[in-house]
Amino acid sequence: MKTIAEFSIQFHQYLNEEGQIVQALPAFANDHAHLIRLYTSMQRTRLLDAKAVIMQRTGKMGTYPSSLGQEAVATGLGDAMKPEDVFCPYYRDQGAMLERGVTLTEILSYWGGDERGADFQVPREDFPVSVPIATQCLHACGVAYAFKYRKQPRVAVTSLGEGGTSEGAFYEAINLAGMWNLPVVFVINNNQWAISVPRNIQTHAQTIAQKAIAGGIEGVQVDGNDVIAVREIVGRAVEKARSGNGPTVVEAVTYRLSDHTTADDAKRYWNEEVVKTAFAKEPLIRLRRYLTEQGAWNDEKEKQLIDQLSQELDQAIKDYANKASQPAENIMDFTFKELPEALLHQREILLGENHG
Ligand SMILES: Cc1ncc(C[n+]2csc(CCOP(=O)(O)OP(=O)(O)O)c2C)c(N)n1
Repeated sequence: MKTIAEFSIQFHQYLNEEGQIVQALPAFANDHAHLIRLYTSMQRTRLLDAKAVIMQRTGKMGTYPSSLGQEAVATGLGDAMKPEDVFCPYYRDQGAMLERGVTLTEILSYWGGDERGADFQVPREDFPVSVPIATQCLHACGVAYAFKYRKQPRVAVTSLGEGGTSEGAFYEAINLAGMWNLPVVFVINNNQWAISVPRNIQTHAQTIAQKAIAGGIEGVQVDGNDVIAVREIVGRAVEKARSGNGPTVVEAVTYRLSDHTTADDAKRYWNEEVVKTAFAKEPLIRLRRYLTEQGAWNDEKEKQLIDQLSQELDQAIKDYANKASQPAENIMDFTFKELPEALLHQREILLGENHG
């Protein structure tokens, strides 16, 4: 007997939960202004999430998926992409979408039930949010295939939860990506939960990253609460893909510190002690600690930032509230080129009711 193949999964962390550097920082992270931008983006996402949940509770918003505790994943991946790349997001990616240029008002509109919020002005070629889990992985492969076919140095990035990696669409996507050496990066937000299903009964795999091996592609794990690690490792994967060296699966290990969505009550199934421990490891505290120790941050700057972001958010909420409502028939008009008979009839009833 002989060993014919061996695989290993690397774990990357730069900033530990105490805000201490555990290995030499990548070049971008020596620039405090860049780190402050990342911190600002994570705070913006956190404030948006908190406000959106309150709005849902008071009837001003539809079902909303908070990304509390996972801000470093979306912010880091959004920052690692170039404007000309294409992002195929899932429903917990508001931080990455904001980084890409989608506005707060557009995000609020989408979750408020207005499809026009998915037709964001910037970036025009990014995909709308995918609610069916893992389907976006195949869309990203299609986009990446188009880039390869047109010989464009562009990269498709998609993201999904660890639960989504149990879906067939994920395995089909990594198989295609490997087989065709596509310029695509899969970022897994491993927040330990798929609604009420914990990671340990979701899969027997030791890591999620190792699922990449089955597709013949690289899999790597990062501390998903360390925005420096996410930015650096997703950035490396994106540039590797851009230079023709193929796809990567990046597993970002984090923790979901909120309900799955506003339609869930996590207190029914999670363990308070575990959540308390996870709170101490969340991504904003450690970056703030690091920046403070570096003399680049203080309470006054924190207060100014929160004030500025709150004003920005209040304005976005006003714009969202004042937006003229969309025509009722919008719910019928964008799925079929020609409506089937039965739906045509329903559309008439809808219009009749609406105008009557
Ligand atoms: C194809 C499909 N099946 C089932 C669902 C219902 N559903 C919504 S979220 C979810 C769990 C997803 O968990 P995970 O992929 O870990 O992502 P997270 O929500 O934790 O970020 C399920 C099963 C869905 N949206 N799409």
